[in-house]
Amino acid sequence: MWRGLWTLVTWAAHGPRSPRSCMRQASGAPAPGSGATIFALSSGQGRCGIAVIRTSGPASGHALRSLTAPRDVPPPRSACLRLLSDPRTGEPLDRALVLWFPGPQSFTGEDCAEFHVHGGPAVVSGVLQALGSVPGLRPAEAGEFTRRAFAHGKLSLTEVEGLADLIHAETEAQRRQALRQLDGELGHLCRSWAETLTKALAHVEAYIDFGEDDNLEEGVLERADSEVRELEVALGAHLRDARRGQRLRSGAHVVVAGPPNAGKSSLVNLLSRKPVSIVSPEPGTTRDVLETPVDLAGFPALLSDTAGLREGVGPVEQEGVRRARERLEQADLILAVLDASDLASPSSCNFLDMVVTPAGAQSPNGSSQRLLLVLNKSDLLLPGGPEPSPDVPPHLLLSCLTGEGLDGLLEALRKELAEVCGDPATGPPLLTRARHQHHLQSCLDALGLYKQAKDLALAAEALRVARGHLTRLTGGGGTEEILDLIFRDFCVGK
Ligand SMILES: Nc1nc2c(ncn2[C@@H]2O[C@H](COP(=O)(O)OP(=O)(O)OP(=O)(O)O)[C@@H](O)[C@H]2O)c(=O)[nH]1
Ligand SMILES: [Mg+2]
Repeated sequence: MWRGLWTLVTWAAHGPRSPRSCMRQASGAPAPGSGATIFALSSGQGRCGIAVIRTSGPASGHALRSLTAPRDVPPPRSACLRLLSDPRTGEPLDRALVLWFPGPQSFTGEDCAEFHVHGGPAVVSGVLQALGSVPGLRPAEAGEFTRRAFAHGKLSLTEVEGLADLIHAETEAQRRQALRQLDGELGHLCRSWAETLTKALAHVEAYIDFGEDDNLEEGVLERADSEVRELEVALGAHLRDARRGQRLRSGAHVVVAGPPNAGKSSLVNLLSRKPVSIVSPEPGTTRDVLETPVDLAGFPALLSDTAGLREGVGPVEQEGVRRARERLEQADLILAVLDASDLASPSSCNFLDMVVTPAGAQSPNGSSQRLLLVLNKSDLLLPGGPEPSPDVPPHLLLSCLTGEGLDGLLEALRKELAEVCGDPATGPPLLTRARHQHHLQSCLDALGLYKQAKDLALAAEALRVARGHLTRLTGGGGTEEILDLIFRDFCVGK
């Protein structure tokens, strides 16, 4: 139905009009096509209490006057109740709140109007069609409001990305991170780095121009070198963290693994609060990798259930075991599950030796794989009985059956995921996109060329290239294709 409505609106905006359609056209209305004014439904689609329709562009004031009675524009940024009617027929459409945001003090920097109408489909379609009939107005394309805000310097590119992430945020941590980026934290950091480079460049250029001159203070080049060195350290630290920000955007890979029948699928179902996997007392129930996106203690995660790890079974289960091992290698965090009442069994011992112990050990490159060991079925242990096994590495006790120990597990997951994804509540601004990583890496590469440069002109050029990458990160000089890619994330009306 909405597709049909859109066609109607587009027709109303561009199609032929009857002589009556211009009846209420006030003088001074901008000619269609010259600096188009866009309009769209900005709230979610479907039946709702209130729907927000907005316009942006030079004809916004004219659109307001054409649809409302009384026909004056309300005071800036004040909500006023108005009767809305179709400018072509005078037919009443709704009684609604309208707002007027004259540019440049508006979201897009242009004149904007908002109509807060009752959210029934007939009201929304009536107002959209009425707006489409106002000369100079056309339906907005996806992300066009935000693109105009960017074009008028209201938002930097990193802020635009923050806004897109905020609209798509599904977990608390994603929302925090997106808000910080929308507030411009990453942009500020990049601008301060770019300023450092501008200073270093000024020093190098001063030396090129006045190197022989006695008036130039001592140590100018050394100062530029030390500024570049400090910047290299800062960029390096951020790049090492880059994977975290991307995990926060797209979800950390959390793999549930363990011997057969330990309760892995029961845990996946408990954490995702839905029956993702089949649970049965028969060992070897899960054979494929089953993935489900979940909100784990406020962090986004892709939770994978896997086949129980054991040898000497049929070819289908063997393939499941091979896939489980493959997943374990790619995991950002392993949730290792053992049956607390069955720790002495060969499959439990084997899993401890093959998966749990190696994950704790440091690999040659200094990194270790994150792992949380969960001893499930704690309800089967005798109350007040001995510790399940004092030799087992640090672990959490849980019963998927009773839910006991779940709060402790969620708290441990929150801490682990804050390390894996970065904690947007406390940490430095995160690099959430491959684009950010690319520009920082290119900046760092250019600083490497600065250090190797055989003459000062080449050194200065390397600094200019490095600074260019930081400027492009926040949006100066972005190519059209990159902008298209970023704005494609938005819906119509934003
Ligand atoms: N008593 C008790 N039984 C549990 C608990 N968690 C799971 N079970 C039972 O243990 C059996 C195996 O559970 P699953 O979740 O299918 O175990 P799994 O590790 O996925 O098993 P496979 O897919 O075969 O490797 C089922 O009968 C569950 O009901 C628990 O906390 N306490
Ligand atoms: Mg299973």
